[in-house]
Amino acid sequence: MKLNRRTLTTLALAAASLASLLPGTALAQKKIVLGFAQVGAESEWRTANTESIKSAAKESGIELKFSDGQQKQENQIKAIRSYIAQKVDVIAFSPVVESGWETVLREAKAAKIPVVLTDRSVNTKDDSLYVTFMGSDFVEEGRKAGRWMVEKMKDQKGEVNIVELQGTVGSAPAIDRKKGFEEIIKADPKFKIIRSQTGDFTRAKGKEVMEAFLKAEGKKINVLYAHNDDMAIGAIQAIEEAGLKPAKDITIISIDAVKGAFEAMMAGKLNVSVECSPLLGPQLMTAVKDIKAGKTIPKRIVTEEGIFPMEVAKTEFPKRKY
Ligand code: GYE
Repeated sequence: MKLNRRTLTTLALAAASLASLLPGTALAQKKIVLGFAQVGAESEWRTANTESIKSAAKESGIELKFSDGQQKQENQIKAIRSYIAQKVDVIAFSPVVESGWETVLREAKAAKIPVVLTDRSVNTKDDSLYVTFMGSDFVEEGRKAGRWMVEKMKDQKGEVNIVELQGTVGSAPAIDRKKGFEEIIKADPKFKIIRSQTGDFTRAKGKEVMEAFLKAEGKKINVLYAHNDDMAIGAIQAIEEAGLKPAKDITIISIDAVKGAFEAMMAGKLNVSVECSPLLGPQLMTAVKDIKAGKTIPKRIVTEEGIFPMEVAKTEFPKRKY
């Protein structure tokens, strides 16, 4: 039979009406709609995370509704409420801070929309409010940073004066990275955190707060522990402007292992970066599909990650994907 345009149109119409008669068949399946409420665009890590989510959605044929919360909880709550109103199939989000989510999560539950937490978690006693949390173990990242420093400073006799640039106040990575690091260093009283303040995970704030640390403590500072690479990179500028040598006069430890950190390590300005992978997109899309298919998925999916000291930066750099 020769298929002209008319026959093809008739066939397509027939298939469409058959599909509507038989819901659940491949023909009838609509695209899954995912509403994602992102934290913001505060760091190189976040940009890579957003890119990973957007490209994975495209590849998986999932329709993505995306919003940028500009590091404000109220914006994220607004976005989640609009996803509920739009009746999306699944809501995913990375909570900027840990607390204050119960009301909106209950609204999603009442609307029967499953919620996936990515990257950062919430502190709620009711874990029926979300299906799964996928992301890194931030306490372990803090421990890795601490262990690396303890080893590096093992021959230093006197006090080791540490300044700490914390992430966003109240955020899971800031709370946990501090906790893991302190847990390791408290074994030896020579380690002292002499200043600790938030730099909000940004380069600009990291630089500004490091300037203040240098003004107050000057040459006393032996180590800088930054909760992410961007703040460390900002701080490196402040250290150089103060006439000191980063990674030599002050040992610098940070977290994420983004390309910018590798560049700083190759330039001899950053000592080590603990890996935290932002490439969560593909596993998020798999989870979304599994949830829609009614499969049970684990409550916690932990990202595997390593640690990169400056000595390996050059050989590792070409392999980095973010
Ligand atoms: O380390 C930092 C970002 O939540 C793990 O957020 C993430 C953190 C990451 O802004 O760079």
